[in-house]
Amino acid sequence: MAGKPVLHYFDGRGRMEPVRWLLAAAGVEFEEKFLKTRDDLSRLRNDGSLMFQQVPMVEIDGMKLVQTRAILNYIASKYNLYGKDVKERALIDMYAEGMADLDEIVLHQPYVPQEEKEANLAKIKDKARNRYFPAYEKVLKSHGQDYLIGNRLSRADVYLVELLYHVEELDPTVLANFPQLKALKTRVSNLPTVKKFLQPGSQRKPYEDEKCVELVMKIFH
Ligand SMILES: N[C@@H](CCC(=O)N[C@@H](CS)C(=O)NCC(=O)O)C(=O)O
Repeated sequence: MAGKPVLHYFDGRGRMEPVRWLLAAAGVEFEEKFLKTRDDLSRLRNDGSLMFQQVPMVEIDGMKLVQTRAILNYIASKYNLYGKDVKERALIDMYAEGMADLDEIVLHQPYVPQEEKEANLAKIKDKARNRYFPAYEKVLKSHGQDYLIGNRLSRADVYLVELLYHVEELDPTVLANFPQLKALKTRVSNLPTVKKFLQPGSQRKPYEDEKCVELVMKIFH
């Protein structure tokens, strides 16, 4: 039997958190090797483990995968979270790319300089409330089924629910006018695998605090 996937990243959300969520939702156990210093990153770079000298990197099925979306696509394909045909897959990709665009501003919030935090937060609120969340609400409302792609969980649902939690931490009332998104969040959160991941003590990471930001600066800058 193949060993558990090994995730190489720092001990924080960043770009690895969607990978943790997806593996957890698929019920896959994984190990984590945390980068703690610049030397840890240099070691991975020097031994040729990082194709573009960057993390996230995931060791899985004899491969050292980098590029977050490629990692997510592989996990989704392997664990049947990528639709049943090419059309469903195209929709999943389209939905997930929108999520990745929103996530790009969300995941940077702890790292933007103090004087830019307010503006970045305003941008997150605006994009979540007026662009991305209404679009996913409309999809769910249009077919009235349980998940973005009909009645089958996909990587898009898992990513969206992760984002709903993350944006709610920054903007607690953001879901007030999105009943479909609230229902999706409840539904996905109640899946046994996700429920377990949402419990304290799981490998889910908290919102990055100052200590984590300092660590990231030390490793990457
Ligand atoms: N497109 C890449 C971007 C990866 C990325 O920017 N990784 C950062 C850490 S979150 C990094 O390794 N930075 C160091 C560098 O770019 O040299 C992905 O999605 O995986």
